[in-house]
Amino acid sequence: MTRRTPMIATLLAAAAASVAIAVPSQAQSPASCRLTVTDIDGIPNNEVKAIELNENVDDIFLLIDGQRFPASGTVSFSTPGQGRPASAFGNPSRVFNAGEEIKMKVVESDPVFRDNMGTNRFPCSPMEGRIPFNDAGAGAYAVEVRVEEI
Ligand SMILES: [Ca+2]
Ligand SMILES: [Ca+2]
Repeated sequence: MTRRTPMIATLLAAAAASVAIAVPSQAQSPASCRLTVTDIDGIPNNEVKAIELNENVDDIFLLIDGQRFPASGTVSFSTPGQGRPASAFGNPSRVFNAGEEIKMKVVESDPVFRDNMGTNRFPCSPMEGRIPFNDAGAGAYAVEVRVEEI
């Protein structure tokens, strides 16, 4: 018994030392991340919300690093304050490399041209929130966004 106790203590000390070495090396390697349009505020089905319309009826799609959501077509908004679920946009989700900048736009589609409701850029690091897109003179939207490390 008097011999085993020092042995266990030595093993525990060795285990603790190896953990202490492993943690800083993991922290130094930057992680990839995933951006998802998903419920942040606990209120379902309002993940894309019209704050102010661009026209009488807005036909909206999202661009995440140039990729369109929904992949085809648009989602219509006809009342200020109206919310639509992420699923209406094809549950937007994309993976980015560590250090990559994430660029996201809300676009109102017209027959002849597009109106950009706003552009936001995020670092590839954890955050979440209801992000405003209101660069345009007319029209403002908010999108619930989460960025998580993967
Ligand atoms: Ca929500
Ligand atoms: Ca328009």
